[in-house]
Amino acid sequence: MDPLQPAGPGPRGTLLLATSNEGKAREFLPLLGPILDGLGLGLATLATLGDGGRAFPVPEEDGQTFAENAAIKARHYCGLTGLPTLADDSGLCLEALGGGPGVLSARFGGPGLSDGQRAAMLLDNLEAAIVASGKPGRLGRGAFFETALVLALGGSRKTLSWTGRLHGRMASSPIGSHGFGYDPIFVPRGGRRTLAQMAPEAKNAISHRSLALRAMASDIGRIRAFLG
Ligand code: ITT
Repeated sequence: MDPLQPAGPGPRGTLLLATSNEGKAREFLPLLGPILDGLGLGLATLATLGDGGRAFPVPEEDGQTFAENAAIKARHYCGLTGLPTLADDSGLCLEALGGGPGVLSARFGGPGLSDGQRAAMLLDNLEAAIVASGKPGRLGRGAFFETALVLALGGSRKTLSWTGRLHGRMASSPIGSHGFGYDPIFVPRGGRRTLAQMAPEAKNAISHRSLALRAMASDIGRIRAFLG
């Protein structure tokens, strides 16, 4: 199943994966597919509904945490479509930047930048923070990726949520061509290669997104009860 193509409803309906980020959508399917099969649900994405997603107004992601923003997105698109809706809010948190850019990861550096430009600007900010600290040995390159997943259901304020975190460190320059976003500048803990140097399956074996999806998969009984 291609996550960007319509799959049709399952015997128990359709779940909407509410992301307009193709990189995320492509990572979801290998782990989300079996969960949906277990629930008897088909998959729709923002790209398969409406006019490539352009028909939908975009919510204001003004939460303070990944979980708050994922809930804003899930409730927003669930309200618009009436479908059970899964949303992902995620980002990169750098120790040297006090946890930033965090929930601002997608907007870091301002509008209109490419992923590569954003990543380069983030590395510049990191180097400046290290120099400004005057303690390069103590102010490290530690960082983590976090994903919050939220499932919302029409007619209910209640949501279900799961999180995943991948710890590592910032690379000194962008390397690699796989993945998306900040993958070329992040090296998972215990490794030497950036996420962008890893094959998609290798990233999916350890990533923050896959950890959140695994937590979701282990919660299938609660999801069934939630969906009714
Ligand atoms: P949606 O809200 O439509 O899902 P988005 O790209 O705006 O798409 P977010 O608000 O969650 O999503 O922003 C997360 C940003 O953090 C994203 O644009 C990437 O730059 C970065 N990011 C998240 N997960 C990542 C990953 O696995 N690898 C690299 N960068 C990632």
